[in-house]
Amino acid sequence: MLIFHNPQHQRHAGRQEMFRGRLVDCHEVPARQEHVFEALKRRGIGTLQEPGAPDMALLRRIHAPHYLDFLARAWDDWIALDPANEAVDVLPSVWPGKGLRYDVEPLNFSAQVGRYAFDAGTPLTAGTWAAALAGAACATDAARAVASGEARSAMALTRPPGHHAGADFYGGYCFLNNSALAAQALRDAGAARVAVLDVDYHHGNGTQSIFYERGDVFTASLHGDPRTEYPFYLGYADELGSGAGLGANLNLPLPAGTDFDTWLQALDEAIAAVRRHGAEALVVALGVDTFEGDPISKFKLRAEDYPRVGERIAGLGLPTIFVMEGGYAVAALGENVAGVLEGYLA
Ligand code: SP5
Ligand code: ZN
Repeated sequence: MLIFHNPQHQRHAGRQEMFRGRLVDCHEVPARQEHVFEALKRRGIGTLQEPGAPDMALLRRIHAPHYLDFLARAWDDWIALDPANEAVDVLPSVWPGKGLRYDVEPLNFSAQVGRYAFDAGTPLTAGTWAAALAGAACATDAARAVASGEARSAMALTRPPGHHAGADFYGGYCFLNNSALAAQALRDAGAARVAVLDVDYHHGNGTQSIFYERGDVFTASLHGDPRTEYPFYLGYADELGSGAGLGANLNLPLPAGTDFDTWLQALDEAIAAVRRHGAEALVVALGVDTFEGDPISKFKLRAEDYPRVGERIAGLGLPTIFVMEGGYAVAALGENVAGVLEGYLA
């Protein structure tokens, strides 16, 4: 397995996120990737390598060019407003919500931020663009290594994560949708049908929305029930896709407190649906915030369960790209991610 790790990830280091009216320390921290990197190295899992340059043409096929332009210039615009802004990160405080216009780009910077950000929990920092771009390159290179036959499986070990980011929006700690980029790269390399299987605790709303009207990319997500869990406003079972994509989206919401036995039944259901769709290659949006010790999530998976997750995924027998998504029990991340990969490779 080739592991493309993001050498720029530390440049994205949010300081605080908004939670219940207060700014609190970020959960999505650089130590996350470091712990996974060290665990893979220590256990000798895969071959660690750095990605090449990002493919801007591929990025523009998944994300709107005006959104990419905004991300590229946002920090400079923020500092231009006031050099003292160096000391704080960009968070939105106003949105084009109910009854307001989303189609016009305002000139006011804060108004622009609210047009692209859907929550106040996702700080944009000095190095966010650089880190996100290098992460996109990890996902792209992982997909292409597998598509070319260089490797049967690969991983994008990266942060910030991606599955909450849509064509023209960010949130949920995500800016560029790495899993979607990997899926598109697999399609472009010749796979007629591909699937994204999202096992992160949170619904992959960005990935779902990117592919919602397409039949060539099947999206399946098992996640905390959006009636009580983030991202709240998408991820229900009645979202089936539309147009050419009707039947190519599967949501399996599960209640807070779900244990491994119940979760595994949902995973098997999603895997059966991927098989029925006829996918020739698979992207796994690998969040391990399903762990019982996760500080922001409510499933009950234990460390010894993760190898069995990898085994089940391997049972599909597909060329597979793992893309790192969430997981915030920082000290346990290495063991849990390594467990999935060891189970997959066994
Ligand atoms: C990629 C990913 O896993 N994104 C998750 C984004 C979740 N953002 C909302 C976090 C709310 C934090 N709640 C803290 C509860 C502490 N008891
Ligand atoms: Zn998550």
